[in-house]
Amino acid sequence: TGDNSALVIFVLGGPGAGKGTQCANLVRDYAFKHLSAGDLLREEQDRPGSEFGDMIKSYIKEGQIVPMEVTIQLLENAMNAEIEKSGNRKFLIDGFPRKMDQALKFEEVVVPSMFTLFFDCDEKTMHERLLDRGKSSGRADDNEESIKKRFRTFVETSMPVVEHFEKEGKVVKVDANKDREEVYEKVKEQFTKREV
Ligand code: UP5
Ligand code: MG
Repeated sequence: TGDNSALVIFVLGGPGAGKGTQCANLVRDYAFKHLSAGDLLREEQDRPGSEFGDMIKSYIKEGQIVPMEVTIQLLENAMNAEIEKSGNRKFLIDGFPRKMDQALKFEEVVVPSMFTLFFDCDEKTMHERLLDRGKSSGRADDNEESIKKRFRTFVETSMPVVEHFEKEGKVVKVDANKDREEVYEKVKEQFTKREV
């Protein structure tokens, strides 16, 4: 990209916190392109001829973070495609960065984020949501064993990223335990306050 005029908001939160759900609301009401790193990785995994397919599959099942080169490349490609297609340069980057190296690299080579929207959610709530979604999602990681691993990775590897941005005063925290509408009301309040 190398394009500093892009506006990026990172959307973070534990597995099942509601990142995807709230991003869909934001896309409806604001002119953002929603890019979920997890969705991009799953697409790449299923793309015929991908050299990364098997690797991505095993990382996701184990709740591990795919090496950042792959994810950053997928995000950059998707951002460039959107800019070329529509000229839109406003992005919600969902589920990324979830490891410090990714955070530093992305902000260095792509663009610094405006802020991070962080969905703060109790593990018990997230656990229930994921098991419930697992009944129909078809996601290889919506099962008891993978969920446990995803939670551990979130606490050990991804929370430090949130804390890093918090030190920079760039985190907007929203309580994600409430119902969908209530959570979204809080999100909108924050966006208004920050003049997004
Ligand atoms: N739901 C949502 N909000 C609700 C509410 N307020 N009340 C009641 N129910 C609510 O929501 C989850 C479920 O809860 C849904 O059924 C929803 O209807 C309901 P969703 O919006 O999907 O939550 P989200 O936070 O998006 O959960 P998701 O499972 O997508 O989060 P993860 O962060 O675990 O998944 P992601 O796709 O981002 O990553 C998957 C894997 O990819 C990672 O574990 C990792 O292995 C890999 N990955 C990388 O390696 N690198 C990356 O940079 C990104 C991902
Ligand atoms: Mg998601």
